[in-house]
Amino acid sequence: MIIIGELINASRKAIGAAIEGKDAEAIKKVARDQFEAGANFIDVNAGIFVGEEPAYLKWLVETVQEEVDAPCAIDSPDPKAIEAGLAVHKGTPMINSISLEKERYDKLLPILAGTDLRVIALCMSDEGMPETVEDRLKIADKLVNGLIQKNVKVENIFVDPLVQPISVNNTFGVEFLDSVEEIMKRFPGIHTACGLSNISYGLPARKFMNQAFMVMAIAKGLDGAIMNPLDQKMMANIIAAEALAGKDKFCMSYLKAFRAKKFEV
Ligand code: THG
Repeated sequence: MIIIGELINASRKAIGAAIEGKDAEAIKKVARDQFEAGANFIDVNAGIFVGEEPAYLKWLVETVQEEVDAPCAIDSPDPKAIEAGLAVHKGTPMINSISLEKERYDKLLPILAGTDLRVIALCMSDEGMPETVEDRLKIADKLVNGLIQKNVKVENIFVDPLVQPISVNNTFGVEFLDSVEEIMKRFPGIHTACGLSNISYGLPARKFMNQAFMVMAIAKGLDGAIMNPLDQKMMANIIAAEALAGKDKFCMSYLKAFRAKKFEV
């Protein structure tokens, strides 16, 4: 599982305050904690600061990279903000995200063309949020083919089929899961990723719902997630589910995690 640590997100109260107060030490601690817990990318999102998002994202990228040796996932719907973060990023970050929304697509495609940037291709268009597998696959096809045509490698693309709350419509879980399966089948070598916790929005005991959904998604081939790596039960579930999905030869990772006491949570 490619883990994208979600905790540096301005919509979280403490993080919003730390960003506004330029409290670098607070941000660095959250970056380090996620890195040490196993995050492969550190997501940075300053989405609540309308108008100032580019400047804040730039500061977040610099601050995180002073602390940890991991690339960022630069998380914004605004291409200008993404460019600002990208300009100061050392190494190859992940762009979170391109979508089929015209303005976003037209501005981000040339930035991605011919590079080794990793990119999340979010299944959203100007027609709104997809609901069915068919809606998602239509968008995914266009996004993936567009990126490949611009010399983005398939293995650098993470399709996000878009998780929607199960509290809104009881089919949203299955539509998402079947989309993951179909996308992984249709484009060999590609990745899928998502903000998994959207599934439990509006419900109590969200952690259980999130963990169960993660296990089901791994069974369908999900291999990336924007998530909280400090949730040790979630991390343990991922290790077990990946072994069960046939992704862990001789259960080596499972056994290693056991010896490191990762299941004693
Ligand atoms: N797809 C893509 N990018 C995304 C999302 C997506 N970026 C934003 C969002 N959705 C994913 N990021 C977050 C960040 C924080 C939280 C949820 C999603 C959040 N965190 C809990 C909190 O603040 O209390 C902590 C989580 C926990 O303790 O388990 O709510 O869908 N491409």
